[in-house]
Amino acid sequence: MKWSMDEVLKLYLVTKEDMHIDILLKKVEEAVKGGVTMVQLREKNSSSHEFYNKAIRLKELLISYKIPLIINDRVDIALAIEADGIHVGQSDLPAKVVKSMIPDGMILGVSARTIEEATRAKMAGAHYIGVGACFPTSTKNDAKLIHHDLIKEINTKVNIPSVGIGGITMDNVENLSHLGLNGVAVISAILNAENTTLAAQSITSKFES
Ligand code: TZP
Ligand code: MG
Repeated sequence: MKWSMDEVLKLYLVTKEDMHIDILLKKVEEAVKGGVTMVQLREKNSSSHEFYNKAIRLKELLISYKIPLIINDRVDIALAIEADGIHVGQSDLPAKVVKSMIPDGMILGVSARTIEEATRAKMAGAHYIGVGACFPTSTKNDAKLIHHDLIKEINTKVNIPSVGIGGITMDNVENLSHLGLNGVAVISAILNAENTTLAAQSITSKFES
């Protein structure tokens, strides 16, 4: 594997649905300058054509910064653009099936919120899990909170790299520093920030402190 999970999971930027591509590219570039280590393109309402075009543009940008691009949900798009990775949730294609469809070097991420789901993801050959929601969030309306003790238990019992996600901001990220997570995944605290670069910098420095 070309990527070190320890490195790329530190600050994982997930994109906000339906952003105009020009605005998205500008914000992603600012965020990368603030220390974002991996980017996920997450589109829930786009047509395949729009999703594909956005992915191509984002890939072009991220290649120049050597930052991996992960595609949310859509294995076909991840394969079509030769993305660095694919992320699936528990209601998407099973991780085991996705694993069989993708090339060896492609990162596989899976959302997990129980020890069983995390174990199954690991058995399927996932490279990391996303665990959340860590805090209340209005970005994903069906996001359920997960107790921080359970996050810690998952990280202790299941040996797989992990990121926390959901409602993470520069003001609460410190609460996640001692749960065994490799990093944090963020949407609004970076993409809605007045200063994108500064928001990314602050989140990393507070998580690591
Ligand atoms: N999965 C669980 S919570 C969430 C996702 C995609 C939304 C995270 O967005 P934000 O704005 O960082 O709370
Ligand atoms: Mg999904």
